[in-house]
Amino acid sequence: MPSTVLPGFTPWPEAAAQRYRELGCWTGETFGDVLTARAAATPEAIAVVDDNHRWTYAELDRRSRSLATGLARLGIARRDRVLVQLPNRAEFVETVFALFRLGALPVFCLPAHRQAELVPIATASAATAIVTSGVHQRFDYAALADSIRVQVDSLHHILVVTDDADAALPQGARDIAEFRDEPGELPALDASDVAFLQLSGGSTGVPKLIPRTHDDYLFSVRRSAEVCELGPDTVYLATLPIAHNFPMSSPGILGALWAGGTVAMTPDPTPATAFAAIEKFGVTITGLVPPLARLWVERAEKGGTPDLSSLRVVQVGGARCQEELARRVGPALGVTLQQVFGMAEGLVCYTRLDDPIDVVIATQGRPMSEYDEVKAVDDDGNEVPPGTDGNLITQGPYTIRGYYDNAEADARSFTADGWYRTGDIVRIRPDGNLVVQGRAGDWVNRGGEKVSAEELEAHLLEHPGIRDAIIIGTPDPVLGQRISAFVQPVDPENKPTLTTVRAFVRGRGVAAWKMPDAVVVVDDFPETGVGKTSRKELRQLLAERAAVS
Ligand code: OOB
Repeated sequence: MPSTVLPGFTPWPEAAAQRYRELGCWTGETFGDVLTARAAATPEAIAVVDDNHRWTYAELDRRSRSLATGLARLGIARRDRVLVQLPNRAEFVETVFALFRLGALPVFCLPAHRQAELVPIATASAATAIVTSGVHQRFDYAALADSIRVQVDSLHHILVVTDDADAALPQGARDIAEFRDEPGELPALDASDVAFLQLSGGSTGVPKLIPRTHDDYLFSVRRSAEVCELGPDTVYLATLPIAHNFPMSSPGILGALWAGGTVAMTPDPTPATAFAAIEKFGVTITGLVPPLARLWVERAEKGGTPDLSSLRVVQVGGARCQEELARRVGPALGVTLQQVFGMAEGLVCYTRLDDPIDVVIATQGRPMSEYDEVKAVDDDGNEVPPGTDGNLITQGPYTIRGYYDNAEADARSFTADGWYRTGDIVRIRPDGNLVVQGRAGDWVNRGGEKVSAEELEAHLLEHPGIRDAIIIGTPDPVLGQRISAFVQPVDPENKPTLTTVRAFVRGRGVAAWKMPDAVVVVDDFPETGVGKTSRKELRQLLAERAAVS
């Protein structure tokens, strides 16, 4: 079995790895092994459904082997990185398991990503291929992939998942259907190997890619499935983009498959689409970000919805769920609410399904595993007294010890002894449940979508009419935070407007969710009174002002 470590990957120290094996957290199974086992146990059970597909476990197993064989013929090999930019559809699962079986690493991109995100991701991962869709929701993803290929030397292959076999594809792009070969021999893999790369939020430099191993991720999937009480009767609805860690594994599609249940998918999460899917597929559990939960609750409170009675659990996570909203979820949708506080780097906290209502309403839950270690510390790294606010740091059997090939980010984000600095300010209650108070870092959490202030400022500074720009998150009743851009114009007679700024940022090929919600033109930025004012201090000062005004 191959045992060398992927270059750029920081493994757990040997003593910790040994402990996690002895404790039974890491079992040595790979994702391919899990699918093989499920297909053997319940070949006829439905693994994946969407509007156009209904695949049993046997079929998903066969399809992933077949595609893996075809991709190997194309030259995709163990440890190659492959960007996957697909909407929620059955082929996502087929593709990802095919790559898992090859030992190739999917790099999970979001459908909303555009050139400004994909070029740095493809470059940093040295991806050799991209799997994408044709035209989806009126956007031509194959053309986007082609524009990335010409900018990234390593990127050779564009594979397109399309319903239209006659669709015109960019030159050099291939219909993925050409690679569904007769299943052949597949490589032996090591569960301690990296299985895929997840993305952390934006940054102006090298993107932060998160290496997750079969061992560590499967542990989090298994524990999540247990905590969320999944079983063969589970029907998990993926409405959030499945490339994201929350619908992927908390417990998400992988949790549902681990439990032998069914994954159902919708291309969009609106109540109109999702409620119909809940009735049609008999959905039992789903996960939402707070603004979506609000939309669903408001729609359900009006009455006259499709039959939602199969739904038992609605999870809300990704951003802070306000207590007022948390109270309404259960009654409106006839479900148990579960709050989920997690991060692609590892740690995931859940309220438990039998927790008292005050815990479910007022906290973001506690770590899923007793082997997770969490501490709230002050700025010097000393633990704060229980019940007071501190910076959350964590380590454990599924929290990474370093980003992929990014020593600079590692130096900032990990302590010398391997704790991950989450950047979140939390209060750890005496009962062990966490209350997330906000972020220490310079991030806007726009209803679960994370936007790096630094990244967006760098785009704005390229605007010919903007002299300087500061991005902050200002309170928003629906999104939690909205993106406010404070800008100094070059010419006070010719001020940038929200419309022109948005058009400019969009023109730079930036994902739509990062567009500013407000532009405030100012002559000067405030002074902190200590001479030179850092951007960090400015953001803080502006945020404090926004909070009181
Ligand atoms: C999830 O993962 P990411 O990597 O997109 O974002 C992580 C960050 C956390 O550090 C925190 O700042 C924020 O998102 N966050 C929450 C939250 N859940 C995540 N802030 C307040 N309340 C919550 N419930 O967002 C993610 C990954 C796995 C499961 C769930 C969410």
